[in-house]
Amino acid sequence: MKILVINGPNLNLLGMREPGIYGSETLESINAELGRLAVTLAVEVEFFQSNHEGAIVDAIHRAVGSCQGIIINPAAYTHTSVAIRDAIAAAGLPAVEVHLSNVYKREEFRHRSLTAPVVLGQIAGFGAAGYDLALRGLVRHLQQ
Ligand code: CA2
Repeated sequence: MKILVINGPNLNLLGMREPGIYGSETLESINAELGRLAVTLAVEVEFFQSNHEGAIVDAIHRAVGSCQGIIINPAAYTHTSVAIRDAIAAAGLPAVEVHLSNVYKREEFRHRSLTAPVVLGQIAGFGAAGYDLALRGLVRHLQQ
C-alpha cells in the first residue's frame, strides 16, 4: 500500500519562520517521522511539496494507479483552489486533509475549505502530529 503525502505553498519554509503558528519542525523532519511511522504500519509513503497549484494537480493525477490514498495539506490553496478540489474528486482516492494550525481559530477566510467536502476527513490544530494521525486513519480506512 502506497500513500502520497502532498504539501502545498510555503510549507517548505517550516521551521525557519513563524514557529509560533506552525511549530519549529522542518518539513524534512516531519516527513522523516512520517516515514518511520509508515515502516511500523508496513506501508509506503511518497512525499511531494510544491508552491504551484498546477504541479499539485499533476501530482494528484499521477497518484491514480500508483497510490491507494493521499494525505494533503493544500496550505493557502485550501481556501481558494477549485482545481485541487476537482483533482481530488476526480482521482477517486481516499484523501485526508491536514492543517498544522487550527484554522477555525484563525482569520475567517481560513474557515472555508474548498477541499474538505471531497476528502475522507480533516485534521487541524495538532501541529506535525496531524500527519501521523492522518496516516493512521487513512491506513485503517484502507484496511477495513
Ligand atoms: O495550518 C496549516 O497547515 C495551513 O494549511 C498552513 C497554510 C495556511 O495558509 C492555511 O490557512 C493553514 C500556510 C502555510 C505557510 O507555511 C509557512 C511556514 C513557515 C513560515 C511561513 C509560512
